[in-house]
Amino acid sequence: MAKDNTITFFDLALSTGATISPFVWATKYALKHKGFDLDVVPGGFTKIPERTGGVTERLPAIIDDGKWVLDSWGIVEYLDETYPDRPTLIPHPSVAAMTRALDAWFWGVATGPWMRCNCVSYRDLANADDHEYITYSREKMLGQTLEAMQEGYEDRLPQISAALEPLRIALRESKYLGGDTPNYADYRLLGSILFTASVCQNSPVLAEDDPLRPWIDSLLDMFGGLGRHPGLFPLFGLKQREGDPPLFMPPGLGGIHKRNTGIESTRAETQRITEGMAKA
Ligand SMILES: N[C@@H](CCC(=O)N[C@@H](CS)C(=O)NCC(=O)O)C(=O)O
Repeated sequence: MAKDNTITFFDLALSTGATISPFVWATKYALKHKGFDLDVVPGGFTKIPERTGGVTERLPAIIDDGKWVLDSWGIVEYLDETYPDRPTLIPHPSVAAMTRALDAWFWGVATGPWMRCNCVSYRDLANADDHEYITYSREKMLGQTLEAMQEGYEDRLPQISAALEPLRIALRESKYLGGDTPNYADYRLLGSILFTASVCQNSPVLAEDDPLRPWIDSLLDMFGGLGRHPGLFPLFGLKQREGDPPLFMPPGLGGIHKRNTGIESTRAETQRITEGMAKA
């Protein structure tokens, strides 16, 4: 059991002091959701094995009263199992399944693409002793130079914003993915958004009035403003240029968007889609 309510947390941060990794951000929120104080072990990318006594090359990692727990999912499972009387992160197995699907979708449409829009900044904002490792390893991972990968980001950012419509649709009906209060699904996606905020120094990534903003802002404000680190860059303020797709859409009208509350609620649509049709 956590001594003095404190858990040792191995951070992964940039020279700005801001946490960078989506996994590490999500875990920071998960620990706070459970009500713990963090004893943060600071550091960047190189020397993770040295910092962790040879236990891991990847972060997040925590030590709870002498017990090492690795991996963002491993930590969340451990916290819910070990502290069932504290607020639950994954209140039902379906939340884990759906969060994995949502996270994989978000990774494909946003986390990865935003990373490629900011990969030079990612390297340049890292601690100086991380630069060589980040350049080499990320170029190997992504198959191009960081400069080539980042080039043209201005044209890609609007497309990424436009692709987030499924999330906007969900959050139009619900304050959080967890319902009235956040759960791990919220923190998991927020982790990717905060990762982006730690590196998006060349441009914000979402419109000033993006419908996702109240959800994001409210999560950034939680736990004493955990997501308001001064080293983070503004997320909101992307402008739609000529030729760009709309950065977000108005509420839709089709069956997936609109509740059927009886014949009046669908009359206009039926009229529109049957106009000109021969009467039986
Ligand atoms: N499956 C692991 C993945 C963790 C991971 O890949 N962490 C990256 C940061 S995003 C890391 O520690 N990288 C260190 C490195 O690149 O050397 C988890 O969910 O915790």
